[in-house]
Amino acid sequence: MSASSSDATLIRVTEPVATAAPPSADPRLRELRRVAIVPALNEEQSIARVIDELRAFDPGLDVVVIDDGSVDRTSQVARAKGARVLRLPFNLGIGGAVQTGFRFAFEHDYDLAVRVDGDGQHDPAQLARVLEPVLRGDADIAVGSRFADGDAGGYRSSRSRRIGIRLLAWVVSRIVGQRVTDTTSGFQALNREGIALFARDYPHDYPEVEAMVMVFRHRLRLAEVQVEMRERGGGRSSITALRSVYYMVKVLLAIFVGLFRRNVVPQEGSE
Ligand SMILES: Nc1nc2c(ncn2[C@@H]2O[C@H](COP(=O)(O)OP(=O)(O)OP(=O)(O)O)[C@@H](O)[C@H]2O)c(=O)[nH]1
Ligand SMILES: [Mg+2]
Repeated sequence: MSASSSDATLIRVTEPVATAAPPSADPRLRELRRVAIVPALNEEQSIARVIDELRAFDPGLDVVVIDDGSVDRTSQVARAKGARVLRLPFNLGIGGAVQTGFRFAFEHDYDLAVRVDGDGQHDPAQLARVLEPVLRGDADIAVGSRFADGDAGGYRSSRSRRIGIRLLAWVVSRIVGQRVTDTTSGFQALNREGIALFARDYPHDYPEVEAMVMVFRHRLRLAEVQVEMRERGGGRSSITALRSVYYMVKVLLAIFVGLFRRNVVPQEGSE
């Protein structure tokens, strides 16, 4: 008798926890296999929080951290948090790391992927906003932009970087014939078409900017959504002031050279 009453107590206590619906998960997400791709290079200080926040946003989101030859404890910390860690044998650079994540997503049949930096700058709580155009079926790729609503977003950055960001946005907008404002944002959501494209081909040097042009060349639909981005949670930025001028010159060149490349993913009906 006493055993069964304590069983009942046990069931009463555990049941709500076991069956509780994740509060923030969009019902449209539940039918989809979804993964978060998190590139990380020496982000041991921020990676745990990023993973926690992704889970808080959506407990059904698989988290894949691509550790691109970190020399700190990024991998161990991410694994301890229950994330899947793909540890590359040596540093491939951000583009190679991100493409590894997309290949993983493609090969494991994910319907939906989000990309979030491992340094904590992208707030997973804002993923609902970034995901919306993709879940509505209006975009194959949605990009969280710091400047979609003008410069008022309050994102702090050096003057040279802001000028560079504007110039790139202007050039890319002209090329793609659609207004884009944040060509270097890695805060993104993609459907299966977007995952397939980036699994097949992803620019390596200046990935986000070139990828935007690539998306249009392959006739995928891109949408920008206003987001706020945070300061780095720790670690070091890969971009220094001197490098940003060099970056601008090279990235513009890369975009124009990219225009002469053939599309790697054949258009529907052309096969
Ligand atoms: N896997 C991999 N990740 C990288 C590499 N370089 C940077 N990252 C990660 O990619 C994300 C973006 O890199 P950041 O250095 O933060 O670049 P950023 O966000 O444009 O620059 P900041 O605004 O200064 O932080 C971070 O999560 C880094 O850990 C790399 O070579 N390989
Ligand atoms: Mg960053």
